[in-house]
Amino acid sequence: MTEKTAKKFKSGFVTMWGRPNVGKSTLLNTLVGEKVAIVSPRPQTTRNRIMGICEVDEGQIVFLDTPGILKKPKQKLDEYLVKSARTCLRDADVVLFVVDATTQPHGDDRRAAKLLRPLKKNILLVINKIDITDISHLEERIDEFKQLGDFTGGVAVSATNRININMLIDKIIDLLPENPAYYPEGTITDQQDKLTIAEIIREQVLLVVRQEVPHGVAVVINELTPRSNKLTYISASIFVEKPTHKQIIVGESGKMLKEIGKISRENIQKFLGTKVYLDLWVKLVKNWRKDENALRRFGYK
Ligand SMILES: Nc1nc2c(ncn2[C@@H]2O[C@H](COP(=O)(O)OP(=O)(O)OP(=O)(O)O)[C@@H](O)[C@H]2O)c(=O)[nH]1
Ligand SMILES: [Mg+2]
Repeated sequence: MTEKTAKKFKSGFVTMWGRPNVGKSTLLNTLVGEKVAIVSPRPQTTRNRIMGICEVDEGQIVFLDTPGILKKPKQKLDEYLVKSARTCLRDADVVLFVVDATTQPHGDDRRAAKLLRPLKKNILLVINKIDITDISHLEERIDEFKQLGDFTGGVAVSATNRININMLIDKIIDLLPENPAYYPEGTITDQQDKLTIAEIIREQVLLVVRQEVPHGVAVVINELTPRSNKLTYISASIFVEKPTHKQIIVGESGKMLKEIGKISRENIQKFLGTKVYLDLWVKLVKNWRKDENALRRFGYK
């Protein structure tokens, strides 16, 4: 038995929950201390359950990031997102209900809170983005959000500016059961490199393309081959659901695709620690978000 398991070591699963765009993935990255989840100003950025681990002296916290809960699933992809988010709730020892302090609670916050009500779990209310919240409204906001559920406790934080993050970690540790670590020390995520790289590319599409195209975009890595210690060859396909979307992503004389490729390559190089040759393809699969086979092919099953 290691020293850590002999002491009162705590370990458990903590699920991020809340409407889109409140900063769940940003908070996950801050808590883990590494970028494991992509982030963008567009709602519904997260599609997969993303796991990230935070280690402190008192224990190991396994965070599960979820897609922001959707109004009513319209497509097969939305059904998958809701199902995968709900599975993460079932597995949680503690739930973080994340809200955005810059706006009053709205319908989507209420809907997300309602789904927590039947659960017999410890739920912490995490009021995020206090770095850009008018302080004179903060107390009032906190009271409004408290009405949404029966919370074990709460904390106001800024995920981007690391405000009150250690306080949040302490509160989580308090609520976790005594357990040996679930994962070997030093583990950050269980995500495969191919998925991380596909997500890095999808993040660039979300950040660079202005139109409504990104919601219909999926990225798949076709090939990832180390050519030497210093160079990795990657071929990736960006799938779109309409011919017009293909034109937008490629852009005039391929300008848009070049921009997506350039920043993606830089970020993938940082992630892999090698130079990267990135081959990007844009492909059309009509209405793939409604197509079970396509969803499976793109990793959403
Ligand atoms: N100023 C400020 N912005 C933040 C903070 N946390 C997140 N953001 C921004 O809010 C936007 C949404 O962040 P995400 O982390 O993608 O939000 P999410 O809740 O994971 O969204 P979905 O995956 O769509 O459910 C991004 O532009 C972030 O940079 C914060 O503490 N302060
Ligand atoms: Mg997210």
